[in-house]
Amino acid sequence: MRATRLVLPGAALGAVAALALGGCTATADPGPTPSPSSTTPEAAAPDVALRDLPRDGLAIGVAVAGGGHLAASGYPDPFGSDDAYRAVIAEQFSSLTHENQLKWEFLRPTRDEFRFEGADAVIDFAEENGQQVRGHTLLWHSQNPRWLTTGTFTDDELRALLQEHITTVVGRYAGRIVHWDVANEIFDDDGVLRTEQNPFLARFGTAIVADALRWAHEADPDAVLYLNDFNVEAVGPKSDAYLALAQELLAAGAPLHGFGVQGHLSTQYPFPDDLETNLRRFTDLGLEVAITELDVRVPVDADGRAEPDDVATQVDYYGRAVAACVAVERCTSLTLWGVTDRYSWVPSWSPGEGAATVLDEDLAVKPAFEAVADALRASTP
Ligand code: 9MR
Repeated sequence: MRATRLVLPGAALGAVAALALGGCTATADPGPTPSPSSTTPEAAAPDVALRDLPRDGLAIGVAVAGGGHLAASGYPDPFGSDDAYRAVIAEQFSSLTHENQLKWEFLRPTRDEFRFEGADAVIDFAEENGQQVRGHTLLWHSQNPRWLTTGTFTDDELRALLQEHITTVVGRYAGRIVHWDVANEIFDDDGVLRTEQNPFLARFGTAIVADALRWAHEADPDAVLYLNDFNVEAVGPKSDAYLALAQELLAAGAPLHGFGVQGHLSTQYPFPDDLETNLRRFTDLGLEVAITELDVRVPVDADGRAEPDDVATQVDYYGRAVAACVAVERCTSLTLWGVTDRYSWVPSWSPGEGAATVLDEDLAVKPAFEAVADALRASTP
């Protein structure tokens, strides 16, 4: 077992199963557990913008809070309602990823209907703020609508549904979304294809991944097309499976351009020391790479507070993850999966862990923010 493994506890696995069955997130997720601010008297808002710090060619991104675990929260959608939060994501980042708003369950409430309002709002905001957008995601086993997961379709119908989805969504945002996570989390931790969970892989195997890439490429020839997963930071069975698949797809002429390492780390496991080496295995194939969902969760008490030693480890992990990306020339974006502990997915999904982001619940800087900033500064000649 790799040490940085993303481990979801029983309750969270229940939520995953509900989502995989097409359950509505509002009922599947318990919602975030508000915890007291970790703000110290000296803590303050950031006095530097992360987006200004890195070397050329490296975008600094964030997941835009909305939907998913937040749908069950007692407050309105943060992206739509929290002005201070909006100001931070505008100022700090040069790339945005929809946390949930581009997933099937949001875009496709019924088979014949697309709802783009939530996704459009994030893209409009990005353009107003000079930010690029990372599209997440087109082919995944989770957060699919019930009509898709429980419906009866022939092979031709199912394939046509995916083609229609990709053509419509990628086509709508052609020229406005730079990167697409075309296929997300298609292997389990042993490197075995998720045929049991993913309705498309179940029928068509990896051939559907090649199709998805081709359909996305036809819909937007300029989009940079990725495979993306968690627990692939280190060299191991899962990242090996991706390496082999990437080689296969490239040999077959499929338009694959990048590999995304999510980077959901925990201080309870050692840092993946070979992260940079692993990224280079993919750039050696001619692909670009990205860290797409970085966060570092720590054990927290019932009040959401972390021990100083764990905070120190978190700081170290953030710094080293960012350093690995900046060291690899073809690492083109680094996205944090949330910027503030107030809206992070972690407490809902990993009870007993939290405080995983770089700003506290009051949007004040934590030591992890400084670690990210320092590692980015080090990349500037
Ligand atoms: O942050 C997302 C959370 O709001 C959702 O409830 C959850 C449901 O699966 O998905 C979270 O985002 C995931 C991302 O889409 C794919 N990689 C793992 C992320 C964290 O679970």
